[in-house]
Amino acid sequence: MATNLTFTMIKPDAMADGHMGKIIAQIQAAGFHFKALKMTRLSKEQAQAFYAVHAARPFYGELVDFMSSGPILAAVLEKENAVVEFRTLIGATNPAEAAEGTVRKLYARNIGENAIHGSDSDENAGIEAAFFFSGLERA
Ligand code: FUP
Repeated sequence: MATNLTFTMIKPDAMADGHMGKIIAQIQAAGFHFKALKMTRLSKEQAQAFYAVHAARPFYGELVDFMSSGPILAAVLEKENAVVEFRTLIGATNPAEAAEGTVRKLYARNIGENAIHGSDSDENAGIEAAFFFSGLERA
């Protein structure tokens, strides 16, 4: 059954390119409510742990280097059917294939530096939210 929560990060490329405010506004305009919000920076070890599921993939090293290269904005978002709705809002992994008007189409540099993360399942949304936020911070 779908829950009403998802997890997102605005990635180092979009932060460095000055897109944070516009992306927050787009998320809010789409009807998502911010339950928790934190600007932070991942160490290499933390980026490795967050993306452990991709450890065997050829792009893992580059992904870890990129995700630990600068600040990110992490957030827990609430909306009905949040995981599916948010992945629609951000668009395909590769911005070249992302629909017009999606966050990745508008702001991503390329498939590796693709502006924003969105959880791909309710289970992972819970795991990822807990990676960044305590229970108190998500109340
Ligand atoms: P998504 O769920 O759309 O974020 O995409 P994935 O979980 O498949 O990939 C996670 C991250 O790995 C992407 F955001 C960027 C990186 N990646 C690449 O660098 N190259 C690829 O071919 C696929 C993913």
